[in-house]
Amino acid sequence: MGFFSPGFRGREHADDGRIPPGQYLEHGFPVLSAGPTQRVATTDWTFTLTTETGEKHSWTWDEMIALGVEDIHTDIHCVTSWSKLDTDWKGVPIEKFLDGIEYSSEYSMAHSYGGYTTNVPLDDLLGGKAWVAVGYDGGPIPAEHGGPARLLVPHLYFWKSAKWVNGLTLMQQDEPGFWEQNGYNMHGDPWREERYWGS
Ligand SMILES: Nc1nc2c(c(=O)[nH]1)N[C@H]1C(S)=C(S)[C@@H](COP(=O)(O)O)O[C@H]1N2
Ligand SMILES: [Mo]
Repeated sequence: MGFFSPGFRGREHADDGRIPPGQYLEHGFPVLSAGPTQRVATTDWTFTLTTETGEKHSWTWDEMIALGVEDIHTDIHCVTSWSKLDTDWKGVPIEKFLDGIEYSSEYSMAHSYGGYTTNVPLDDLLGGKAWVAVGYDGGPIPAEHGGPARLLVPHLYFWKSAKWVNGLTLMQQDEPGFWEQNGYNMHGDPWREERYWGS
């Protein structure tokens, strides 16, 4: 332990190594949107998976919920340097949408109402690592935080968690989404500080 006890740096840093390098602990929940807040009723909402051959599979809200909703307890990390610990979500795991679907891609592009896009390798979406989140903190997701549904990929910087998500397109080659075309990293692992191009 030595001279500098864990308490020395104060309570704000007593995070058991859960804050990635270059991040600070945020207690609020900042809203970061590149455009206007989308307001989509669950009755109008659909989610479409498009495979690399152009084949489309769509789910209404109720059909998606019927795939199975899980509870998620996780930390989130924004590239603008805030991290928020112990957030609670409900969501449908991404692998549920791919169940029984034939595909050969390793990459994907998430699409949102309003036009936002972000690319995520499929490996980062499958195996219990990502969800279409449909609830936050015991209630629906507020519209400004991406409700009724947003992508939740908490092990990557939060710009990968597309708000108002309405589809996923499988791609055989990686392509940049909105922020990635503007200098953000193609992958975005906060523990490796993959913030920008070349990092
Ligand atoms: N559709 C959409 N999704 C988005 C964004 C956006 O501008 N539009 N911003 C991203 C960024 S940069 C971050 S940090 C998080 C912010 O989510 P929050 O507003 O719920 O904190 O959403 C991500 N998803
Ligand atoms: Mo962000």
